[in-house]
Amino acid sequence: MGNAYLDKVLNEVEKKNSQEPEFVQAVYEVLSSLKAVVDKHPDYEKMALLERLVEPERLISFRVPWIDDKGQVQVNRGYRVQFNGVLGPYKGGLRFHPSVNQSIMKFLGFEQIFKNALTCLPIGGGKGGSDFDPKGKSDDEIMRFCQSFMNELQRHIGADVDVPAGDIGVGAREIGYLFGQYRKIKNIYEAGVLTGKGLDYGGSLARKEATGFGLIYFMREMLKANGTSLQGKTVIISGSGNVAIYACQKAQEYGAKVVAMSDSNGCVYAPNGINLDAIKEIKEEKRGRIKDYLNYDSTAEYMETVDRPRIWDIKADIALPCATQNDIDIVSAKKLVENGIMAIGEGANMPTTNEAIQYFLSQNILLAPAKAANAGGVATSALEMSQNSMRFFWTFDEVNEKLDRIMTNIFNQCQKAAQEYNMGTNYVAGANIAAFRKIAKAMRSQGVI
Ligand code: NDP
Ligand code: 2IT
Repeated sequence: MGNAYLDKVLNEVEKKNSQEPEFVQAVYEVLSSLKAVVDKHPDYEKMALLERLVEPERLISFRVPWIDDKGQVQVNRGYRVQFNGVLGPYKGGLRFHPSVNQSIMKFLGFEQIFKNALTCLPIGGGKGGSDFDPKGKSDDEIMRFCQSFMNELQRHIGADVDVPAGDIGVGAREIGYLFGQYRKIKNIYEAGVLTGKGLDYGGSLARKEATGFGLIYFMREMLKANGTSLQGKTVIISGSGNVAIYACQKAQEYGAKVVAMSDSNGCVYAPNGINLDAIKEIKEEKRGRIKDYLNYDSTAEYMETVDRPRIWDIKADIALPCATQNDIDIVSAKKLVENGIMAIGEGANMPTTNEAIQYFLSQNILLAPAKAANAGGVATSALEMSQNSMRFFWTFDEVNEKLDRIMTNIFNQCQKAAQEYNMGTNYVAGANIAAFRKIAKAMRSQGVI
C-alpha cells in the first residue's frame, strides 16, 4: 500500500482472519485509502491505533433454540459484534439471513464504525444477527425465534450500551417482538434500547423511509457537485426490500425513471417505469416474490439470476445496488460501464467488490460509497434515540429535513476530504478518510483501551 505500517497491519489481519473473507475485504478497502493520512501520523504505529481499530472490542456468539410449528426444536447461532464504542453506544442493525456468519458480522460491524462517525451523531459501531432464515416461517415462528434471540441478547444491550435495529430480514415486525421480550425480561420501558420500532410505541416517523431517501439525497448532492441531477435519468435498483423501495420512491419524486428492481431469484425490467405501489403490495404486504410483478405490468420482463444478477445487464444512467454484499463484481461492472452508466449509489453494505470499485474509479464513474450513502438509516435511528430520550416526537417533515441536512453534510465531508488529498471525485477515499480521522482522534483522546 506504499506505507510499511499499513502493509504490516493488513498482513496481520489477513493472517489472523483467514477464514473471514468479507471482513478482510472491508478492512482492505478502508486501509488502502488511508496512506496519505497514515504517512502524516507516524505516531499511530506506537499507539497500535490500526491494530486496535481492526479488533472488535467484544464479539458475542450464542445459541438460539426455538420450537417450530410442528413442535420440532430448532437451533440457530446468534451474534452481536460490539466493534468500537469510542464515539457513543454501539449502534447497528441485526441481520437474519442463512448466510450470516462471523465474517459477515465483522465486516458489517467494521463498516458501521465509519458510517456512524460520518453522521456526526454520538454512536459507536456494532452489528448482530443470526443464520436464521425468516423465509417461509409463520408469524408465530418468527415471534418465538425473536423471543429466544432476545433471551440472550438482553444481557448485552441497553439504551446507553448498545442499540440494535433492523437490517436484512429484520423489519418492524421483528423489532416489535424483540422489544416486547426485552421489556418483559428487564421490567423496564427502555424505548431507546432498539430503533426501527413501530410508530405506535416509540418509533420515529421517517425511519422506515430513511435509508432509501438518504441514499437519494446523497446522490442528489453528488450529481449536483458534478453539474447534473436525477431529473430524466434512468435508474436500476437491485433488491426490493426496505432500502430499495424507498430509494425508488425518492428517485421517482426527483423525476428519475426506475426501470428495474430485483430479489435473490431474479429481476424485473419495466421499460415504462416501475409501478412502486405494486412492488410495495408484493413485498411489504404479501411478502411475495419480485416475479409476481408480472401480474401487475404486462410490459414487464423477468430475468432469473443464474450465475450472476441479470439486472446489471440493463442499460441505465444510475445503478443503485440495494440488496446485499458483493452484488456487483468485475463482470457486472464492465457491463454497466459498457452500457454507459454514469453513477453508482451503494444502498447496501459493501455491494461492490474491491476490483469493481477500482474499475469504476478508473473509468471516472461517480461512486457514492455505502458507508456514506446509506448512513441515513442509522442517522435516523439516532434521531429516534433522541426523541425517546426527550419523551417526545418530531413530525415526518421535521425528521426528513434533519435527514436531508445530515446526508448533505456527509456528502460535503466526503468531497472536502477527497479535495484535501487531491483525489478529485474519489468519494470512496473521501468517506474513509473523513470518518477515520474522527475515530482516530477520539481513540487517541481516550487512551489505550
Ligand atoms: P430487506 O430484508 O428489507 O431486503 C433485502 C433485499 O435484498 C431483498 O430484496 C432480498 O431478496 C435481497 N437480498 C438479500 N440477500 C440477498 C442475496 N444474498 N442475494 C440477492 N439478493 C439478496 O433488507 P434491507 O433493504 O434493509 O437491506 C438491504 C441492504 O441495505 C443490506 O445490505 C443492508 O445491510 C443495507 N442497509 C440497510 C439499512 C436499513 O436501514 N435497513 C441501512 C443501511 C444499509 P430476497 O427477498 O429474495 O432475499
Ligand atoms: O447498516 C445499517 O446502517 C443498518 N442496518 C441500520 C442500523 C441502525 O442502527 O439503524
